[in-house]
Amino acid sequence: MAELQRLFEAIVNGDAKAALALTQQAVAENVPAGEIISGYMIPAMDEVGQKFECEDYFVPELLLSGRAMKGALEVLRPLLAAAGAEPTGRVVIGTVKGDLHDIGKNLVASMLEGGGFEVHDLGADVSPERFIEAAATHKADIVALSALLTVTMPAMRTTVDAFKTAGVRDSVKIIVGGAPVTSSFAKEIGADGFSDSASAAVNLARGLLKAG
Ligand code: B1M
Repeated sequence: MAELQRLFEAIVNGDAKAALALTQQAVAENVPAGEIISGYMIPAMDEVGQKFECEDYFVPELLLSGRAMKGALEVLRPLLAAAGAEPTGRVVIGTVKGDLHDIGKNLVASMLEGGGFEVHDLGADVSPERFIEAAATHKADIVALSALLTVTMPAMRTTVDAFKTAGVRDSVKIIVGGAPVTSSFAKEIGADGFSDSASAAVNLARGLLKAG
């Protein structure tokens, strides 16, 4: 039986080697990827966040846990992407300017791939200009913006506004998400949709494409 509680602990302790091995073991034992992610990995990162808030952990610990989570997620990525059907649309995704958090964004990208979307991931700290350029190059239907910091949420508004200024706002749907982002914030900045999780992002993207 996979020792998933140990996976939780390995991520909290920033032990990348153990996190990788325990994830591989869980996959070999056919534990569903979704259960590993939402039952153990995300709660582990929440625990890390709480330790950071209590000043029990500092940035180096966040980095180590982040690396452990990313390495373990790489094992699950092909499983998430394999679930897909026919390509349903093209998505350009990235974390907004000034924000280096990319774990949640990577998860959203993998789930969208798994949901049959062609995904172009621009990485983290992405300027509005790069989003606009990539949306044109890849003929994107949807642009997905991620932000994890309250101080980088305004960069979402700047990005939406930049699409308007460039005269291309109507050619794409813009969706936003990330821990501090809310549905009312999404409405306020003129985004087309908001989701609070990777799986909800897939349904949101599908719904927007259907609505046309
Ligand atoms: Co940072 N950090 N961090 N950090 N970090 C948080 C976000 C924080 C909440 C920790 C805390 O205080 N409790 C806090 C932000 C407070 C705030 O502004 N509200 C914080 C801070 C303060 C900072 C620094 C400022 C610390 C410092 O330097 N003093 C600094 C900022 C650097 C920068 O970005 N410029 C910083 C740095 C870092 C690291 C680089 C060390 C590392 C990131 C490593 C990496 O991503 N490669 C890191 C980490 C690991 C975290 C925590 C612990 C974990 C984040 C994570 O990966 N969560 C985090 C605390 C926490 O979140 N509990 C914290 C797991 C991930 C799966 O969830 O990203 O929420 P999440 O994604 C979810 C949903 O939000 C949603 O789907 C995902 C899956 O369900 N979603 C979307 C995300 N994007 C979406 C886009 C969509 C839809 C849904 O598009 C439509």
